[in-house]
Amino acid sequence: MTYLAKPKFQHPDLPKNELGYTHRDYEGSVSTLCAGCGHDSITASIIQACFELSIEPHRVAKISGIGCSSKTPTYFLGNSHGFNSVHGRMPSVLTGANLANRDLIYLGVSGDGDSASIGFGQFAHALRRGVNMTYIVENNGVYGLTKGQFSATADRGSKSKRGVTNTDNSIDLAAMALQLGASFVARSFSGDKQQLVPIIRAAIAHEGAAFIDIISPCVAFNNHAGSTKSFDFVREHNESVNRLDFISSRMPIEVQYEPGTVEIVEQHDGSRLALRKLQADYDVHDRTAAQGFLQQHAAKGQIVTGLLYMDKTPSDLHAHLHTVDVPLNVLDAKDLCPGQATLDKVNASLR
Ligand SMILES: Cc1ncc(C[n+]2csc(CCOP(=O)(O)OP(=O)(O)O)c2C)c(N)n1
Ligand code: SF4
Ligand SMILES: [Mg+2]
Repeated sequence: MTYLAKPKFQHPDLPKNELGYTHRDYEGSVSTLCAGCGHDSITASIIQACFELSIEPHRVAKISGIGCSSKTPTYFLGNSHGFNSVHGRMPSVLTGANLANRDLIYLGVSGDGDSASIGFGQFAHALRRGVNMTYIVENNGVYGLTKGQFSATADRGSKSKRGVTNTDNSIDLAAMALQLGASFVARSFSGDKQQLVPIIRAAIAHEGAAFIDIISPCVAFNNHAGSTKSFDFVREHNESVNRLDFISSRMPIEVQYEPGTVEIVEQHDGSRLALRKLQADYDVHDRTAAQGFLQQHAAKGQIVTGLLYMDKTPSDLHAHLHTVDVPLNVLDAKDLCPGQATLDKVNASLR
């Protein structure tokens, strides 16, 4: 694989974040995706979210599978840890890395083919275990990299570029994530940066399994009339349930909200989400109601976007396993060996 590095020159007046980093410090290599691909817009939103959060790039581990979507970590956070794994195996690689070093921020990047077909089991188990991560699926309804076959998220009745009708039922990954117990579930659209950036920021700040299904049109193979993942279709059928403002722990709430129009949700790290309801009957803390809402709207051909569910008191895999606060990869043999007396006791209990 060849990488095209961006020139190092930076305009001296580029805005800086709290760490003194500019936007450029969160970018990666030049993208080799098709011009106009939705995935590149998601890359831009991830860069923006990490810049705004003032994340130290070396504290991030970006892990992906195989596909155009899984190539994108090369195009952002060039100074972070990265692992481009095997098709559908991002979740298990990420789980292992997270268990070894809980101090990093984990970004899992995948595609609908990568997560809803070959990696469907891996997707399910990482979410049900509550791995502390931001799991992003760049969902275009096709296998873009291998020339546009229907993926398992393609809607029944939608048409391929050559006019073939998809006769299989589709998998709704956000609905699955709700069922599997993810403690943060959102859906957004690559073309709606205003909605997407605060969602990514909130997901990164969330201490648990955060899943974001991002509809991301493939301009080469799935952006025609008859596709339900095209730019036009998503814009026409987008039912947004809420809008988020992300407020970091250091910032006062500056925006004036009409009383009763906004719910302020505290996150574990002290940051807050200002949640503006766009649908009066939508409760972001009710998992079962969210599942019903998604199904009813999907049956009408609508795509529900926004923060779909958030557990106010999430917990993660480390809490479930009672692991120590110190990352396991820095413990030495002295800390890891329980001692002869304990080992004898364990052995005796197994006889
Ligand atoms: C084990 C294995 N099986 C099949 C492939 C071929 N393959 C590469 S990418 C891909 C699908 C990618 O689709 P998706 O995850 O939706 O990514 P997109 O390109 O659409 O972003 C497939 C089937 C592979 N690389 N490895
Ligand atoms: S084939 Fe589709 S998904 Fe892949 S880079 Fe091109 S537009 Fe994007
Ligand atoms: Mg795809």
